[in-house]
Amino acid sequence: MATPTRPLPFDATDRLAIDTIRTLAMDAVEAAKSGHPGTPMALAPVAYTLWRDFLRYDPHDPAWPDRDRFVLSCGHASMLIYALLHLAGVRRSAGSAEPAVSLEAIRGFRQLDSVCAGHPEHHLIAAIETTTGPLGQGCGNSVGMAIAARWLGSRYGVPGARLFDHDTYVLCSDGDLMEGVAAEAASLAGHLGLANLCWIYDDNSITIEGETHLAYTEDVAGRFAALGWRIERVADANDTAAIHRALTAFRSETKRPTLVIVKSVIGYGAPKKAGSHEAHGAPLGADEIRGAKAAYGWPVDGTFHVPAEVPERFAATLGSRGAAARVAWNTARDQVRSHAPHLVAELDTLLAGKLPAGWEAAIPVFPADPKGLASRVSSGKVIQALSGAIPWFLGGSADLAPSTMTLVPGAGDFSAEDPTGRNFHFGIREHGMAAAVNGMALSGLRPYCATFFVFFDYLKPALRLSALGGLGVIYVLTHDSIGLGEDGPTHQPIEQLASARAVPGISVFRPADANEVAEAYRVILRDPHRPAVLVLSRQNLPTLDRTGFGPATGTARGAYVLREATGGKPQCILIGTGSEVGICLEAATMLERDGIRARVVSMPCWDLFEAQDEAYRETVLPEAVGARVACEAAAGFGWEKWLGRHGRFVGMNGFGASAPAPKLYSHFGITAAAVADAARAQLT
Ligand SMILES: Cc1ncc(C[n+]2csc(CCOP(=O)(O)OP(=O)(O)O)c2C)c(N)n1
Ligand SMILES: [Mg+2]
Repeated sequence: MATPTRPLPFDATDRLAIDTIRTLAMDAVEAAKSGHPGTPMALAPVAYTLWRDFLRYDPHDPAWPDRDRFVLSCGHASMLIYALLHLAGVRRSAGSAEPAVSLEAIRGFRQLDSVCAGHPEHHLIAAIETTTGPLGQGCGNSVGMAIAARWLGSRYGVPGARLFDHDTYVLCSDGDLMEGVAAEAASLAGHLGLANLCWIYDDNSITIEGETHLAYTEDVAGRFAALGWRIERVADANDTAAIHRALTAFRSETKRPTLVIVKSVIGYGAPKKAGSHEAHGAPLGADEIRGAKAAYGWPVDGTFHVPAEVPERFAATLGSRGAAARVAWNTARDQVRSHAPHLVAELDTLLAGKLPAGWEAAIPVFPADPKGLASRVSSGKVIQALSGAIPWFLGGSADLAPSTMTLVPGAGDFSAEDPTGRNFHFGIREHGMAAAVNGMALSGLRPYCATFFVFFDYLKPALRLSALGGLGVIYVLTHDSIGLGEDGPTHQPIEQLASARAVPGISVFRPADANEVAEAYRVILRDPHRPAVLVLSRQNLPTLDRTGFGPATGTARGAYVLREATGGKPQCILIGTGSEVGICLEAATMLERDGIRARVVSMPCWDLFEAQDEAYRETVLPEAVGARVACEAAAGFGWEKWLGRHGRFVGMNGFGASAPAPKLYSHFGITAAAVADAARAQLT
């Protein structure tokens, strides 16, 4: 936490800057005929004060690692961040003359050819720290960013020169704070004492349906105080001195995260719609815009007006402060390099999205073993091995580490007292965990998070944003089917596999044995921008003797021939994933006893297989072999794609039950005999 700044007096140019943000928001929403003008109009003074006087950010190097993070969790107010990025002269990347957000892009707000999407998207504009829009997610991300700042700060530096000491600021709305994910994240942040985190809550008493008293009457300050947060209040969003005081208080805080509660008037300045939910999510209309502009003393004719002195003021405040901070950081880095060159080399690798040389050599190879290992156990061994090779490969579980096998012995626990720890205890907060882990990935870490696969649904909204944003998060989801046994149907995933596979941009792996697990980690870690789900068993899976089978490296291609038919071309193909690959192997033996030539394909990852060229796919699933059976202890939804018109699926048609796993498999008819019968039925 840097020394608090002394407030500069606000002058006419500052007021002009605030009104430029407001009018750009109104004009862009009007031009797009859709969008959310009211909140940018209300929050302009808050955001401007933060950017002018506090944010440590160099517009010429938006990826500078120790920049303060600014997260607009209420992503519907997207015009606020587009206006800020434009007026601050933020570049597309370091050294580029291209603006991250041009006035043209703002004019094209919400249109196909503009980077100014309806809600802020990180993959469209790198200077957008995280994709927001689903309320609460930005709040969740920010906790991961603050955690990452702590962890990075503890590792990269020498006495007298720290390379990470930045703060994370969030603007959030009533909707953000009503969402469970933000409550989970706030609880975690309070517990971890993240004093480098500041949420600024737009307490405008308005949501879409009307005034908040319709549904939201709690004591927010009391709630956050109970969660261990510092509370600051600003009675009027236009009172920039009060905002300054609150943010200065945040900077002086060393033990707790800070919530600044700001009373604001949505659509501030609009003659009729100010203070009303009508200013939330629709263009104001020509009359209201004229009225608001007149109230600001703005030219009422013309649109998208940017007075020249506004970008100059941003450059003279935010810009010069940020440039100086970045230069100082470079000096600090030189200092660290002279004492500990390996640390700077390591950091450069991390920041480049790469992994330490030779990391793949750490991936274990598992010897054949008929008894085998649960894939959660082999996953745990791979995590531990990789953890030794990649310092920033770290993560944790939502209170299930003894079951998900994600704890790394000797790696320490991350806590308020010890930010060097690499085991994270996220508590029973799956959604908050996943949202936080997204924030950790956005800060350059390679994080994993873990829970039972059935609770996929508890974290899914954050996982969807990992995929949309291209964040290399690894979801370790264990207890993957009825194979978990006695815990019964509340804990047995059925539709979760189909659901996970339906998410674009994420690879879903269900490995058949320990070596497929190892190969899955290899493939996943090679790509820093593609998240992955590992769906792992509770029960043991034999480690296949690969001398008689296709190599586990086939995992990288999504599906491969595990066992070829003997005695000629296959008459049928049995396709399995995870624990059901063993059932397919047994069925193939049964069929061959009857003189039916059966090939077994292990298909750990649908989407990787789909990404292979047609020629490879044909070698695995030849068009000519129409007799196919897929076996998976899950819903069959989607398997038609691989089974074709005649193929059959052996799996689950409803929820599971409580019993030992072997009983359940026979009860639900997921057996080698059933697979063999399904193949025979197609051949006769
Ligand atoms: C998870 C989620 N649910 C619903 C929405 C739709 N939505 C957008 S804004 C909003 C609420 C608006 O109220 P508030 O958050 O207070 O924002 P304000 O209008 O005050 O800016 C809703 C329900 C959403 N974006 N995300
Ligand atoms: Mg509101």
